[in-house]
Amino acid sequence: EAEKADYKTRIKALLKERDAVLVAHYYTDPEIQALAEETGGCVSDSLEMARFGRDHAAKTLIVAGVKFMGETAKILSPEKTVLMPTLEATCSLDLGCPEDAFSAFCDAHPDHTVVVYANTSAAVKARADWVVTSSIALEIVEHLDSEGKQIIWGPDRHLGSYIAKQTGANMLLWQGECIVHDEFKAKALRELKARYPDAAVLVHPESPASVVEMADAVGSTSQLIRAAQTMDNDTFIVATDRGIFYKMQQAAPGKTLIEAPTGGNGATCRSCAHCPWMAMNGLKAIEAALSGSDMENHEIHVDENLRYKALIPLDRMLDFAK
Ligand code: CIZ
Ligand code: SF4
Repeated sequence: EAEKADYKTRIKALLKERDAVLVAHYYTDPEIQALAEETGGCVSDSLEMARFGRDHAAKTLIVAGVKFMGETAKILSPEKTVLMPTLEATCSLDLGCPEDAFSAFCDAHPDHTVVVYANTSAAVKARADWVVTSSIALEIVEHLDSEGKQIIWGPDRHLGSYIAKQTGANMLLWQGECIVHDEFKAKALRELKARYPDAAVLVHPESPASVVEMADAVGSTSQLIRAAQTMDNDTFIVATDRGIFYKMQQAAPGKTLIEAPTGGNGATCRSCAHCPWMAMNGLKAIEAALSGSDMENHEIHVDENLRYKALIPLDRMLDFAK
């Protein structure tokens, strides 16, 4: 604990020295979210992180999240230095959607509008007509469907099929998945729900359809936090990364939050409801990023040609969200 306090003191000094602000995702560890709050940074979902970083006056952004979030920050703020605690923090959706294969999929269906989830590389975004996050995907697809568009959706197949079901839109789905949400199990959830009959079930739509079907509320991280705050229930069973409990408990003090079951025990689940890449964003790595030595392992660069192309579908989403 004393060591942690030392890290925090040094990080605060470095943030000032470098004119930097810490932007953290809801899925990072609680102490990282607390540090972002204490230092005037932000804790949010990927859409809000992108907006906050773009609009903040700081010269340097330090993005505690996963690589696509750092890339999105750089695409929106090329004049800022964008640092990450580690460039190794990736995402199974990004890894499972390489640009060459995805482009070939798009080329095979040239009459389709290409909608990609924010959890993708800058190169995949550059191939897209629209970028969406889970907080706005439904509205954007509804809009495109109302214009009679046929849609290519990538990479999350669970989110894609949920949206297709909700909107009735014609969607071709890339077959990617999030290793965290894919693990939630409907059968174990049904058993847990039987033990807590008054609990409401909150589910992120990256979860399998069988789990989404049991939900009392389905939504993005910020929408689930809002649901815990506004619904009358005293108890919630929550199917998303457990990092969310930090902000959800703040928003809904006094309510009981229970993790949805991943079915496995510690030995058999891949992530046990916590993203292994989000977990790489520790205090030590944040200090290392801000210290300014070893920049090639911390600084985000996006090729200017790619940046320019990826900015178009990203701005389309941000304009739509206004
Ligand atoms: O699962 C993720 O990485 C999410 C929910 C990202 C986001 O949009 O905040
Ligand atoms: Fe990717 Fe899932 Fe981790 Fe989010 S929680 S960064 S979607 S692997």
